[in-house]
Amino acid sequence: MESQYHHFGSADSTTVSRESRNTHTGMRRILVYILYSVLVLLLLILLMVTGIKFTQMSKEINEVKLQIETVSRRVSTPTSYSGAKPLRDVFLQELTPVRGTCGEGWVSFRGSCYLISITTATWAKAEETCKSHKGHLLVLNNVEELDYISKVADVQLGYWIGLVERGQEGQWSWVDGTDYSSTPTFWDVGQPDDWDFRVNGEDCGQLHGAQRRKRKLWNDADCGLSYRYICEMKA
Ligand SMILES: [Ca+2]
Ligand SMILES: [Ca+2]
Ligand SMILES: [Ca+2]
Repeated sequence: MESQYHHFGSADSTTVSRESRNTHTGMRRILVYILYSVLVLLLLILLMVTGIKFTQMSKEINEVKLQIETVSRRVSTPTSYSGAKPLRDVFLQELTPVRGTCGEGWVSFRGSCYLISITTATWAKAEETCKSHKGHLLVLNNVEELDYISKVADVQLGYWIGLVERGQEGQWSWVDGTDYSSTPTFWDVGQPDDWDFRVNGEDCGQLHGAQRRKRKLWNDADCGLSYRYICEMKA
């Protein structure tokens, strides 16, 4: 009998311990589920916060871009520019260029030949192309030359010229070695502004495009951008 009691007693305790083990495992599983859920929830919150922050940041970036554009537009508009004395617009007649003694595709003016490109290139590529034709990018020696180019080039387009800032900021030079201080300058109002200085800056000279035919004024632009260009060589 004693052994029977003992037997029953032992069976009971086994069941109890199995049950308690089951309960324990169940609890652990629930805990793991809860932990997983919390983790997933945290991840979702993190994603949402990142998304919101990203949207806010790109909105702010766009706003800053817009402000910079507005300021730069204001600076390049002669009427609202309060710095340097605004240059008067000089309106010109269109001129049909003549080839003269210049090569195919080139036009002649006062002892020089000019190639007005119809394709675009970066400033360095444009200069390389001009050099391959035994010339160089346009060097504007006087206002007559600038007016001639303004009369024969496309009114609305910008063109690279042989003006470059090679050393320090503000030290402009002509590609053929002509002394920059010996030639008249025709910077557009507010230029050179080295706009977007945080990225590449603007270290190459170009002629600005306009809505109406007038004397083309100068602008400094990012040398890595592609524009049409004008080559010059001795006739
Ligand atoms: Ca020249
Ligand atoms: Ca510059
Ligand atoms: Ca500029």
